[in-house]
Amino acid sequence: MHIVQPGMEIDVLKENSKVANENYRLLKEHKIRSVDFMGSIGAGKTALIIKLAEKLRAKGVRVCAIAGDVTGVDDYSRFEKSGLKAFNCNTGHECHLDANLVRKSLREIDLDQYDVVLIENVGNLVCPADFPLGTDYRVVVISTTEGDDMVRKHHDIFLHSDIAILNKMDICDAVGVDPEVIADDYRKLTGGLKEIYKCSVKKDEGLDEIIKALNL
Ligand SMILES: Nc1nc2c(ncn2[C@@H]2O[C@H](COP(=O)(O)OP(=O)(O)O)[C@@H](O)[C@H]2O)c(=O)[nH]1
Ligand SMILES: [Mg+2]
Repeated sequence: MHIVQPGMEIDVLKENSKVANENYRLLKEHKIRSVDFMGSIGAGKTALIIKLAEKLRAKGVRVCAIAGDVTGVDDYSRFEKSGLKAFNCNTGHECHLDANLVRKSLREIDLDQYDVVLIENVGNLVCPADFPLGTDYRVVVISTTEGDDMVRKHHDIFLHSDIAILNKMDICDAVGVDPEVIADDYRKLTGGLKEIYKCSVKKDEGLDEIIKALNL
């Protein structure tokens, strides 16, 4: 039985924030740029990271990935198979990575060997929002296959992210989704200040703009 005591939730978030700051400092000491990719299951996070890493490696950037999943080695294996050095990070039961789990993964990595660490969070549009990991950027990835209401239904994760990406633009028509509805919702949510990045990992469209936005 779980007994949740008053104030406990706050303490968990405070502790996470402290460790996230330590992660950030550690990454900066090693001059590493880092990104946390959040988003639903199937949005295309693994595919996107693989493609971004390919492009970065072609420019001579040394990249590795942390594969965050509840269990198993599926994404870790996909990264490794693509030629991207990866570190597996299973949460066991939790629906999100936290700064402590990432700290453990960072201890496995020879940080002097890399310029960029790309972290795939557990597929979920709710829980990861509350748990910054200490990365330079937090990104939320959604796809056209999720329908046109994701921004309206999940304000928190969009507000907690630095940039938002709408993937699978190649199949908008097939799934009957108007990407402009999503783009408009995001514009409204961010007070007209930000645009969602549209891309198709499959067609390799819109990815250079994302690399630029993330200073990679
Ligand atoms: N049509 C299309 N499919 C994509 C695209 N990006 C990813 N996928 C497919 O969507 C599925 C889920 O992708 P995955 O990277 O595993 O999503 P994740 O769960 O967010 O990591 C896979 O079958 C991918 O091949 C895209 O831009 N267009
Ligand atoms: Mg994945």
